[in-house]
Amino acid sequence: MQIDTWRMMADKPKTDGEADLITKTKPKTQRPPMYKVLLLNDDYTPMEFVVHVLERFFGTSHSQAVEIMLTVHKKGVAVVGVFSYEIAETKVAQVMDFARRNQHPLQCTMEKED
Ligand code: TYC
Repeated sequence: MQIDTWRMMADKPKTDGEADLITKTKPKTQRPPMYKVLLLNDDYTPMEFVVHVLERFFGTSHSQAVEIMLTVHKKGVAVVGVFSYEIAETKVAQVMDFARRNQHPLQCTMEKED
């Protein structure tokens, strides 16, 4: 049945014997999809460089940056933040450009949140 038919039925006063089944439809507020920005480990990028990247592009404190960097170093990857598509894309581009300009193989990617 078309949604307009449901709307008309919901608005129409009930007649005798008509079951009071569906009267309300939940208004679905659409949130934009969010994207995780991930930092990947490698064997060559200096730890201090990664800490600097986290402070500069993700606004973390020094101690938070050290913590995240060590998580990536030990586990291979960590989520450094969750952003809208455009912001995530910009962060990834900034990190990749800065790493390349400094000749480090650091990798930063994004992934849609479930
Ligand atoms: N594994 C690197 C080293 O031992 C440090 C490092 C941490 C590199 C995090 C990348 O995303 C990274 N120098």
